[in-house]
Amino acid sequence: FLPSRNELGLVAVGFSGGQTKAGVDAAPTALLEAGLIHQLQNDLNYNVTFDGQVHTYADLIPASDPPHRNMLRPKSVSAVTRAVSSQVYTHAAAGRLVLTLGGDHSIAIGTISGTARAVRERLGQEIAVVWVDAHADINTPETSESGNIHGMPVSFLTGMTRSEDEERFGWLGEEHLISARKLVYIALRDIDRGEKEILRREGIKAFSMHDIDRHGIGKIMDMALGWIGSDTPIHLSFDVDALDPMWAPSTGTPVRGGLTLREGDFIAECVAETGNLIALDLVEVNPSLEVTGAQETVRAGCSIIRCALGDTLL
Ligand code: 6HN
Ligand code: MN
Ligand code: MN
Ligand code: MN
Repeated sequence: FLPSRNELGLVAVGFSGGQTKAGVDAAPTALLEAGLIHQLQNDLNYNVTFDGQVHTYADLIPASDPPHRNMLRPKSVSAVTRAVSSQVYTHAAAGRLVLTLGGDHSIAIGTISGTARAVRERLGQEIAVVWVDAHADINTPETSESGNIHGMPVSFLTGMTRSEDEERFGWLGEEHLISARKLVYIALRDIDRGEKEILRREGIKAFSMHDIDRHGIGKIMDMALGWIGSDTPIHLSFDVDALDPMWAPSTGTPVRGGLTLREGDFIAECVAETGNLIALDLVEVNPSLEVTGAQETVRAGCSIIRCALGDTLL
């Protein structure tokens, strides 16, 4: 069932409702205008299936969406991620490798639930997730200090946060969920107090910038991919803020002391090398922040995508 070598499904998600800064919804257009599709088709030889739209899901956004359980815009994020989940599922079920351009990181509730469901149906297998980010994005609505849902997707995806309310993530079923034991974090350096407790309690595999400094990125990738094992489909969710702001300044929650551009590309290359990549998210590029660095950030995003899709492998 692993996607056929050169079939790629592309989903462009122009959504910013998982956080409060405008502009992250413009990232797909910026990435596409940088020539991404040409690179995928001509340089990497992918056959790209794309509906040609940057989706804004305007018809799904309710007029009234008050905070609920401390979450900001829960109905909007729920409705959009539900739609994204079915878009990604459709590509994955058709045997395409799925590339999703965000958007803020809340959209991973949609992307990962979509691939988890497709792989479970086709292979009866659980997917692994490699989450590359300065942040763990594993707050529950109750532990979150911001109320921003882009800081919570992993708690929904692992079933730690559940809801009965169909319109507020109640649509997530067992088929959409992932196991906390098949989740690996890389590049963490800004974890909230409540998140630390969750990571410890659940025994989640996490490699911080400290670990990368100590062991070097090569050893870290050996350990991260060794933890997952060689026969498990991998969903790579890459938040551009994993990179140091020197390379990716245009993002909503930058944290200094991050990955170099080469370390980011190397992580993506190592995942590509496994041959088990089934889906890739590139999120949190916000071209309207630190505008002098916006093109640099977009170029970094394109580079990560090319590396994950095998461009730099010989
Ligand atoms: N991201 N931990 C902070 C929060 O608001 O929960 C930051 C989350 C950042 C999320 O960068 O995808
Ligand atoms: Mn994130
Ligand atoms: Mn982040
Ligand atoms: Mn923080």
